[in-house]
Amino acid sequence: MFGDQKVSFSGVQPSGNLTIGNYLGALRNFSTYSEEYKTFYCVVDEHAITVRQIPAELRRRTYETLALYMACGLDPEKNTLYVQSMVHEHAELSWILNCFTMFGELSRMTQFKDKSAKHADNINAGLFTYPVLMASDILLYQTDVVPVGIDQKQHVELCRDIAMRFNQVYPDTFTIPEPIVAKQGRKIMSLAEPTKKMSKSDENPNAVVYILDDRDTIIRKFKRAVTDSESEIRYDEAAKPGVSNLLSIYSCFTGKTIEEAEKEFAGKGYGDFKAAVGEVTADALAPVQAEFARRLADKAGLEAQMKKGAEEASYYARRTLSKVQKKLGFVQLH
Ligand code: ATP
Ligand code: LTN
Repeated sequence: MFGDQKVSFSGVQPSGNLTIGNYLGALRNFSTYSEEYKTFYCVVDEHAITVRQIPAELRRRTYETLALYMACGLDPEKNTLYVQSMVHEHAELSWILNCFTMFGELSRMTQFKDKSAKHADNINAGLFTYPVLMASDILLYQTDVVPVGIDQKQHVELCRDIAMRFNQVYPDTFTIPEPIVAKQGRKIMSLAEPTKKMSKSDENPNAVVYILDDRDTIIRKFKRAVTDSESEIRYDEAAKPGVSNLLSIYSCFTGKTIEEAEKEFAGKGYGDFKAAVGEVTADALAPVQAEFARRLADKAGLEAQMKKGAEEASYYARRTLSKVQKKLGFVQLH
């Protein structure tokens, strides 16, 4: 809470082309809070460097991610949209919170275990302390709700533990945030291996539908999606992960329930079903893509937004950081 207004905060890394997983699990839910909450949505470039990035690509994707935020319906007049590295309080609070986070807690994080297995040649300390930077992002804004996909729930829970630990020593410092995980779309699976999360860093481009894929590519990818050797279109995550994932995607993009979708496709073949999922996905993404192209073409507009967003965010971030520094006993000069 800031004053009497509730706060929503979330972030997306500019570490690759964003997928329909990012869209359904996170981005499209951000605007739910725009009207009633104070909302901060951040392009978390400092998180992205925990794995090696090519500088020119990181820069380009930072612009693109901001343009996508706007294309997904986040009006910059109603939401604070900004880039993490432009607000230095994130990194500063992160150091402080490192001193309130246990080695054992960080060792248990699933994403650390996965990413260190994947990048065995670069298990750097940043990859390990990444959830502390994420906790700083959230706590700086006295956040009440954090809309994320299910894979990030564990990090938000750790953030709560860090905040409660800090508050126990220094009462009334941080608001304790709540992760908000959408019912549908919380975990969109790979089209090639439907027991694995769809991930923007997947090496197989056919496993992933990107938000910016053109219509033909989207339809082709869905046609190739792995299903099973039966022919029944029925939701059963354990026995039929591929079909269940496609039903979820269909339901997310049409607003129909899973049961309604199952009824609609009763007696139909997988071919028709996959084509229909491709069509509704392409239809839903078309306006996002058009608005994205318009926003991205206006580089000066995006830079003006980066500046305005960073100024807005800094005001709140400074307030929390000063409060924390004062409580810790750091000397304050006036
Ligand atoms: P990477 O592949 O680099 O690990 P990512 O695709 O997981 O990246 P992030 O930037 O880490 O993307 O995630 C941004 C947001 O999107 C987070 O809230 C995350 O939970 C959500 N998200 C990512 N992938 C999915 C998915 N497959 N289904 C639902 N939500 C997802
Ligand atoms: N760790 C998240 C991205 C992220 C984030 C945040 C999400 C960084 N800071 C704060 C919510 C709130 C990820 O990898 N998806």
